[in-house]
Amino acid sequence: MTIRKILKFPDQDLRIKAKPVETFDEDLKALTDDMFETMHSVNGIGLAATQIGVAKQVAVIDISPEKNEPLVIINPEIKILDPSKTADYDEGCLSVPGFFETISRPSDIKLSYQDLNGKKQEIKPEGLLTKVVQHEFDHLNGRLFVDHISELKRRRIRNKIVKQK
Ligand code: GNR
Ligand code: NI
Repeated sequence: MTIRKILKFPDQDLRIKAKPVETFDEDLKALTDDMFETMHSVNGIGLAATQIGVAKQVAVIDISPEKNEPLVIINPEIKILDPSKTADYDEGCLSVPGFFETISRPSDIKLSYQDLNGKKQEIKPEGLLTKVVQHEFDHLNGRLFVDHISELKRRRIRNKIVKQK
């Protein structure tokens, strides 16, 4: 297993739209192992393949404090069940380190995806998982949580991150 380098905003590769996974093989399993190791090494609760420069529709999530509830999400689709239901949450991102902003997202959603075996799954996430699922879905479509805030705030965050380097 290998800890991979996480791309940081405003790296343009974070804007690439990921391609669907068609082959469910050992390489895919190895990729998700690396993603879990990379995510846990920086205490994240989610990581999209886009963030390590891999343009495939793969995300890993573990919101449990014990880090023992791994969830692999491949080729995800999200259906908003009730658009009138939304919830705010202070979001952060491993690709936008050190910044947190309150983001409003739909709270009544259904997630369809494939697991590591290619088997189709469907869940109705609750609470924090609802946020993380949409956050990772955004990454796979080249979007970041800072795209949900004002241009002014986004530019300030970008300038601060660029200066840190
Ligand atoms: O570790 C993470 N925490 C988090 C907190 C609130 C909403 C979303 C997240 S996901 C983030 C890890 C990450 O950047 N995933 O892409
Ligand atoms: Ni993120």
